[in-house]
Amino acid sequence: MPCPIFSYDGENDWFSLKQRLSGRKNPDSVVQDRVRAILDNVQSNQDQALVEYTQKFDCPDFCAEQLRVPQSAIEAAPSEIPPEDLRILKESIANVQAFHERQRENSWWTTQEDGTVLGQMVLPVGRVGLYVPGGQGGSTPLISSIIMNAVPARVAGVDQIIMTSPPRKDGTLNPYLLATAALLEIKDVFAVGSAWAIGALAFGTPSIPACDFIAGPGNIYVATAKALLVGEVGIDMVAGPSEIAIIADDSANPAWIAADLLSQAEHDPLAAALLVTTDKQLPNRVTQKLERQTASLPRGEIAAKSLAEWGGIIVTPDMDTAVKLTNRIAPEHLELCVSDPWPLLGKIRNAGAVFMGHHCPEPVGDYFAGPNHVLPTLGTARFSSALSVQNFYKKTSVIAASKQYVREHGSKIARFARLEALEAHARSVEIRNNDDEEVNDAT
Ligand code: HSO
Ligand code: ZN
Repeated sequence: MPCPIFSYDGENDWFSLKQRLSGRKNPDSVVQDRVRAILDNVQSNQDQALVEYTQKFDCPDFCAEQLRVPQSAIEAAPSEIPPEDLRILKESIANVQAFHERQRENSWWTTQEDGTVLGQMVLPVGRVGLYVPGGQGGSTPLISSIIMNAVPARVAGVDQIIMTSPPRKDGTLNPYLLATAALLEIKDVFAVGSAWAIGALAFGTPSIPACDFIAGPGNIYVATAKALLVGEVGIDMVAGPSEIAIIADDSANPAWIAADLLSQAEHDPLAAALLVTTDKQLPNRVTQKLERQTASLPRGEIAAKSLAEWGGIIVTPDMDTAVKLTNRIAPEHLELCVSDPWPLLGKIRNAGAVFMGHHCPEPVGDYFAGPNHVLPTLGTARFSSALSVQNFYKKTSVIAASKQYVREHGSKIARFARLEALEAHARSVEIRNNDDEEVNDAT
């Protein structure tokens, strides 16, 4: 059986399902201790620590001069990949750009009758560090994640993006990563990966400039490093393993559903792919398709592990129960593979992104349509959102109180301050309303 089948009828079944889903969290204190030691080492020994780790884990002959990828290599990269691929990357970037343009925010100002001005300045974060996983030996580089992180940063107005990715055995980066960096005008690219790269982005080293914000996915070491650096730098989110829930009715195509479950399961043995259906025939049909399709997948072993351990086909008595369950799960991706998805959409409360109808599989969003594929995982869609332009803004509020304003409201403010027993606060307002200049000067 590639994927366990459950039935769900409400409250009583939720507890065991929740237990199963939350097992994917990684509360590993051994990893935390290791990552803390790595970060300390990078902070103390800087480039030397980066070179030593890289020699040990990625590229045995690595030297400090290889940390920065030469400008010439970045500029040459677009011509090193097939023109057809380059066109696809450009089209994807244009779509993602168009979607994120709509998230732009402006500073605003309001002037009151007494001349007081209030406002909020929307400012881009200064320098963004972008981590890009290389995948096994650089063989499965997450090209799309450069686009999904760099485009919203650019739209927010971030002008310096520092990109890092683990080098391949020969010390270089995959040309697709460099070509994508070139298309996004990223000029500072470093061949360094894992937790030590995150440390370098946070603290800075002689080679790598310190960043104000770090974005991008990574393995448990990268995620742990980002989590440990919260407060020191801004981070996008601490992402868990990827997940999908598919709500399907009897109009769904079992082969398509199986393909969609596998597209998520192939990411990671810890990925979770769930089908929630009202159709009693669908579980067996999908199971058959899963078996057949998994056998021919290059990453079939990873997908099979994910499905067996964390996947599930869940049968509910009706659509309402299916939707309620899905809202509880709060999946990163939610596909509505039903004959008419629009009436269901209004009932969806918690999901990172919703894919509507039979013709909208998740990879449409992973790569191309425009919305961001960096989404809240592990149920965090209950309170958080997709990566967006907003993540790369910070807002500064401005108060320009007029003399008249302090005259009119000063006594209330002072009285408020005294409610908190903060006398100096009260006086700093009152001193401005004291007309006796001599007293004022002497105070
Ligand atoms: N499904 C992943 C994103 C991705 N898929 C990148 C392929 N490449 C998490 O949303
Ligand atoms: Zn994906």
